[in-house]
Formats: sequence, structure tokens, C-alpha cells
Amino acid sequence: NMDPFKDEFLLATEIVISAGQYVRSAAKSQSQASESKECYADLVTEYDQKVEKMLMSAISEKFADHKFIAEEMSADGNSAAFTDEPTWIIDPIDGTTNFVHGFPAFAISVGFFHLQEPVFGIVYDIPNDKMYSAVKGKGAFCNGRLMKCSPTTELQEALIATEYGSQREPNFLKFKIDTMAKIVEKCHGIRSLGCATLNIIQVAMGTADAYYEFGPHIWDFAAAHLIALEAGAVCSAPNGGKMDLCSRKLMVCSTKELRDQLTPLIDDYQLARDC
Ligand code: LIP
Repeated sequence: NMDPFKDEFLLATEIVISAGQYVRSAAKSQSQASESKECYADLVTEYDQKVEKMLMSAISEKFADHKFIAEEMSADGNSAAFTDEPTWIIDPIDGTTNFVHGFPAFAISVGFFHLQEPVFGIVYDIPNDKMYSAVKGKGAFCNGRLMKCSPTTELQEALIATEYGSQREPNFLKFKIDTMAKIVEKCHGIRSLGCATLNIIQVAMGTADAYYEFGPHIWDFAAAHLIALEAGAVCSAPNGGKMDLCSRKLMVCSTKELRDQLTPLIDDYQLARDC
């Protein structure tokens, strides 16, 4: 039920658009300085940190007792506390590597949860100025237009999105590449936007038919998975089990039939949980 959190939704939309404009003007000045986090391929810029602070302080000003799970505040590797309290789950820039290189696929992601259930999700595609949003039970919208995922039921006719990710452990990469090899043999193709959020949005738009990934964090999924659900997608674990937002694994399929054809091709991989 959205109405009790209407003010939160309006505030979120407003601050995400203004933060997005700020990042877009920075993105024009070509490549961005970055530092690496856990691995040389896991990047952060001053904009990730600034945008996270901007969003969190605007929210705290109005809703002093709300909780946060956000990418840069979690950069110390400590696990996040995900409680029943009203909780904002924020990725200030999803697709930081793209932002650093000027590759036009990066987004601000804000999900709002209560009782650990999603209430609304907002994804703002910064370079393309597209606002995606969903309120639980009320449909998914792109710049005000209703979104609907594809009716594809055959893997042979499907376009699948997944990612190499930002970790470089050889075993983990081998697992990912082996899995992709099994899948690409059976489908139209595999795509990697370098932005988990926007991959999920492609499924919600019907421009891709499924997405799965091992390694992203709760802030990469929180908002986008609700948008996909509201567009008619099926969210699960990559093995077909129940979706677990803290597990760092997710699969989003346009239909159950696709899910059932993909899961036998995807083994499990153990990852440290987010929460
Ligand atoms: C990134 C994702 C990307 C995924 C990486 C990473 P960041 O998020 O969107 O698709 O493969 O593992 O999580 O660090 O740019 O917010």
C-alpha cells in the first residue's frame, strides 16, 4: 500500500532528478578520476560519495528516524543491517565504471522498504534522462509510460543479460564464463551493460528477456527488481529458488517458462552475504 509513504515517494523522485542532473553535467567532462575499492576493477569516484551524501541528507532532514543501506557507507565491507524499519536502499551511481569511461549506461537507484518489503523503487538512467519507477501493486513506469516485460517463453528466442562483475578472482570468473558459454549456445545472445540496475530495467522494458548475476549488492537490485516485478517479470534466485535480496545473486525473467529453461544451466556459487 503506497499511500502511507506518498511523501517519501515524492521526495525521492525530486532528489533523484536533481542528483541526476548534477552527475550528468559532470559526465560531460569526459573521463572521471576514480579510486578502486576491494579490487582494481571495483571503482568509486567523488561523485558516488557526493551523491550518496546529498540523497541521504535530504532524506534525513524530512525523515529523521529512517534507516539507510547505501553503497559507499558499506564500502568498509561490514554487513548491512536490514530491519523492519522504513529503510532506504541507495546506489548513488550504479555503473560507476561506465561513468568513469563515459560509456552511457549508469543510473541512480533508490529503493524504499518497510517491514523488509519493497514499497517503491526509482531508477534514473542519467545519460538518457529516463526515469523508471514503480510503487508496489501500481505498475511500472518509464517517464510516465506503463512498462511491460516481453512474453518470450523460449530460450532459443531470448536475449539474456548478465555481467562479468567487478571481482577478479580466477575461480569466480571461470564460473561466470562457463555459465555464459552454456547459455549463449541456446539463446539469441548475451548482453552486458555494466550496470545491474539497467540490465534489470531492460527486462522490465521487454528489450531483454532475462537477467541473472552473481556478485552485485542489495543496492544494485533493491529498486530495479520491484520495477521488473511490476512490469510482470518473475524474480528468483539463479537456481530458481526464492529471491533473496541479501544473497548477492538474482535472476529476473520475463516468464516462468524462461526461468525454468535457464535454471538447469546455472550452478550455484557461494558468496559472502550483504545482510
Ligand atoms: C556494479 C554493477 C555491475 C556489476 C558489478 C557492480 P557499481 O555496480 O552494476 O553490473 O556487474 O558487480 O556491482 O559498483 O557500479 O555500483
